Amino acid sequence: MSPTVQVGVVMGSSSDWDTMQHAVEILKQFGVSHEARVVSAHRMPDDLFAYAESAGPRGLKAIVAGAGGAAHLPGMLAAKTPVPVLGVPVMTKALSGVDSLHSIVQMPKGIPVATFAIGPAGAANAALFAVAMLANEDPALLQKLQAFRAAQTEAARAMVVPPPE
Ligand code: RP5
Repeated sequence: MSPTVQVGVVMGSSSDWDTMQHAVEILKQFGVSHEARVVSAHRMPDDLFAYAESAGPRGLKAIVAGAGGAAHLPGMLAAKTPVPVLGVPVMTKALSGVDSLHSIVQMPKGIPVATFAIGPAGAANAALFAVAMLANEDPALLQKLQAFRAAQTEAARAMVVPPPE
C-alpha cells in the first residue's frame, strides 16, 4: 500500500510551479508527506471533482491550492471536500494577482477557503499553516515548528543596519 499523503499541493497550471514550489519546499523541510499535482478547474473539472472527492478517503489533512486569474480552483475544491483548503493567489500579468486574491478570498458564507498572500510568501505560509495544523496532533512536528521560528527570531536579532554589502 502507498504511504499516506498528509498534504496535497495542487495548482491550476505548471506555470504556477514557480510560486507553488515554495509550499513544497516547506513541506519537504518539515518532513511532511505530500504530493504536487496540476488540477485545472476550468480545463480539468472532472479531475478536480475526483481529486476533491478522494482527498478525505485518502487521508489528506489539508490541501494547498494555488491558482491565478479567475482562481476558482480552491473554492471548487472546498465545495467538494470537508478537508481544509488553503488558497494561494498566484501573481498574474494583467492584474498582479489581485484578481486571484479576490476570487479566492471572497468565498460566500458557508464554504471557507483559508486565503494567503499573493505569490511565494503565500505559498510558503500556506504550507507553514498546514504544518501548524498537523503539529496539533504531532509533538515532534510541533518541536520542529518551534525550532524554525526560533531560528527566524535569532536571524532577525542578528540583523544590523545599514545591511553589510
Ligand atoms: C490558471 O490560469 C492557472 O492557475 C494559472 O495561474 C493561469 C494561467 O495558466 P496557463 O495559461 O499558464 O496554463 O488556471
